Order: sequence, then C-alpha cells, then structure tokens
Amino acid sequence: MKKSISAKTPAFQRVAVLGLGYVGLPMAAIMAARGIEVIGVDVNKAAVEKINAGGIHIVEPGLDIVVRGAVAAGNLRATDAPETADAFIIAVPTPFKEGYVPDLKYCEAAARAIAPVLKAGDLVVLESTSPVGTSEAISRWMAEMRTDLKFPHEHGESADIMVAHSPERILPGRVLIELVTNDRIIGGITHRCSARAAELYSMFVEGQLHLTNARTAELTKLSENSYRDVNIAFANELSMVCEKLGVDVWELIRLANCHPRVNVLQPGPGVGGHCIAVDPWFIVHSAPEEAKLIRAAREINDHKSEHVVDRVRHAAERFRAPVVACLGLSYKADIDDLRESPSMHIVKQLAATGLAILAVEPNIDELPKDLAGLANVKYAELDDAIAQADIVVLLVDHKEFKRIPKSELLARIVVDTRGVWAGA
Ligand code: SAJ
Repeated sequence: MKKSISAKTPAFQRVAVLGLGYVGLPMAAIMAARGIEVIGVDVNKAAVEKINAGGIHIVEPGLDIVVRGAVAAGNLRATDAPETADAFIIAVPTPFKEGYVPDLKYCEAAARAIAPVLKAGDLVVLESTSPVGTSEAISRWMAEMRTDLKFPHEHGESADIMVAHSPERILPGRVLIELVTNDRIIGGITHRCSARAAELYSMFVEGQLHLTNARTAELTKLSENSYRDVNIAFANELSMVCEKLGVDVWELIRLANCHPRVNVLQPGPGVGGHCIAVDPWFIVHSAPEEAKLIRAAREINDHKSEHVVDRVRHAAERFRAPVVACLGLSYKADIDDLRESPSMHIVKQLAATGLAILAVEPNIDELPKDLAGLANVKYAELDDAIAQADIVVLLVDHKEFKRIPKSELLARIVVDTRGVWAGA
C-alpha cells in the first residue's frame, strides 16, 4: 500500500510531535533516528529540559539510547510551544471525566496550539486513542482559528490541511520494536488525508499500512482494547468462580488452553493502564444500549480489584496489628507506569482501613504523591518488606518478585493475584 503513494508529494522535512509521553517521545525519537528533523512539544517544562539534555523522564527499555543519539545528532529538539512543521502528530492523553464521559480537553488544546503555525499542505495526525468523531472535531477546532485555510471536515478533497487518525498500538515494554514493526491503521477524513498520512508513516514503519476513513480507524482502536478487556474479564471472572469452588485457576487455565481453539488470558488484580481500562468506556459512552458486553467486562475487571481488597481485609482479621507487604504499584510488570493501576487502587483502599502497609515498587524510588501523605503506608525494599510482613500481597509480576522462592513466604499469608507462585 505504501508503494502506491504519489511520488509528486514532497517529503516531510520537519515533523512536530505534540505530547512527549509514553507514545510521543518514542515516536519522536524513532523518526529523528531515521534522519527526520523532529520537534517535540510538551507543556511539561521539566521533561523538555531533560530531553534537550539527552535524557528521558519515563521508563522504557532502550529509549534512553535512542533519545540521547537523536538529540546529539541534532535531529530531535524539545520545546514547550509548537513551531512550523510539515506534519503534526498529536499524542496527548484522552482521559474521561466524571461518569466515564470522554474528556477531549488535551486534544482540543493541541489542535488550538497547532492552528496558528499551520500552512497550506500541512498534515495533522491524531494518534491519541479517541472516541469516534474526534478527528473531525480536531479539524473543526483548527478551522475556527484559521478561517484563511480550508479544512477537510468542510471542504473534503479540496482542503488545504490534511487531517487523519492513526492510533498508536504499541505495547509498553516493547515500544521501540512495535513502533516500527506493527501494522498501522490510517484513517483520513478524506482519501487525500489518508494518502498523505501513509506517506509520513512509510518513512519509518515496516509493518503494513492499512488505509481507511477516520471514524473506522477510531473505532478499530477502541475495539482492539475492548477485545482485550473482555478477554481479561473472562479470566478474572473465572478466578473468582474458582475461588468459590476451591479450584486452582492457574491450573484450570493451563489445562483449558491445551484445547486448540481456547486461549484464556491471565487473571490479575484488575486491569490498569491508560488504555484498556479507559478506551472501552468511549464505546459505551457512544452506544450505551448496544455495548452491553463491553460495559460488563469493565465492571468485572474493576470489581476484581475490590475482590482482592476484601480478601486481604479478611486475612488481616486473623491478626491484632498486621503488617501487609504490597508487592508492585505499576499497572503491569517491569514498567514504572502507575496510570489507572489497580495495585495503586488496592493499596489506597487497604490504607483506608488503617492497615500498616509496606509498598514495594522496584521501578520507582519513592512513594507516589497519592500514597506519600498516608501515615500508615511506607515505601520499602523487597527484603525488608517480606521480613516484616504478616501478609504478602503480590500485585504485579515484576521480575524481582518472580525470583522470590516460595519457601521464603511459608510463615506468611500470601495473596498472589498474578499466579507467580502458583504450583511452585
Ligand atoms: N492483564 C491481565 N491479564 C492478561 C493481560 C493483561 O490482567 O492476561 C492486565 C495487565 O496487568 C494490565 C492491563 O491488563 O493491568 C493492560 O495490560 P496489557 O499488557 O494488556 O496492555 P497495555 O495497556 O499495556 O497496552 C494495550 C495494548 N493493546 C492490546 O493489546 C489490544 C497495546 O497494543 C496498545 O497500544 C495499548 O493498550 C494502548 O496504548 O492502547
């Protein structure tokens, strides 16, 4: 598909990436490493300074080397205000507000920040996972500020500015590989928008580029994450059924997965991260009557966290003043990302009951703000926490925890939400 793009269209000399977080920074660094001049834009001044000094403010394997190299070569520069470019990639957060209503304020702010520096022929790509219709909204917001330019939501193929959605699909922990090798969905508001965006991505993507329209691209991404959420919900529901019936869920799943057409995912303490725990709500919000299974999966996965809290509280009743070691705060293994982390939620809930908690998280150096103010929660090293604990709650399957032999835990009550010590 990439080969069919018109050779007449000029290449992109300069690309601006708005939002230098878990998606934007690796993207900016990879493009810069391919020799493209990249300007990274972020409102976080500390992050801007760190990147310009060749450093990074997030944990992602291999990213530090790529950023350092790109900055040293002069291809990557960070700033806090957009400058002129040929293409703008928006990679900002899309959270939800009260009642799971999508909050597009960062997308709107990015669109309005880009508008003053746009020139005819520019491309704007929304990478942030977004509700259906957001790319059109981006086009409208920019059009409000630039009445001298024609935008595709109104002028179709004769627009001066191209707008497309190309959702990121990278898995934290494997970002540098997946950014390049994953297939990409590219949905333009018009065909020309899709073609122009495909030309940009063909500069560094080795996977296939699948062209479609913006609304289909938006819903495709939401469907991918909802699919995973529904499947994890099945595993989490099974884990609670097994607990009730006295069956080992880890053995059950291993056995069920011997069937050639069965692949049950792994239960856990709930589902976290800024994607899978959020995106399904965008579908539910747009089609509440229709998206019954998607809603139920979200509720089951959220309920699993409450279930873990109840289990620990129940275990704590056996002691007069129990010490609870909570192993892991991030939303999944071997990363530092705490967004929507079920572990954080569980620790906060347990803390609210007054239990003494030792929180262990090898990927961060101190307690996050939400926990730092709580008198009964202390940051602890792994060995100290286990030595002092009456109850050990395994919340994240970090590599450091997998190394703990089960024999070290014999005198403690263990709540292993990830099956790390199952069968050990
Ligand atoms: N989890 C389980 N059991 C499993 C698998 C995952 O409980 O068997 C939990 C994890 O512990 C974590 C949550 O689910 O709390 C999400 O983790 P994940 O590894 O499934 O996904 P993310 O959120 O890190 O990344 C997802 C990916 N989407 C899909 O796999 C469909 C990634 O490709 C997307 O780019 C990313 O969301 C995103 O940014 O949307």
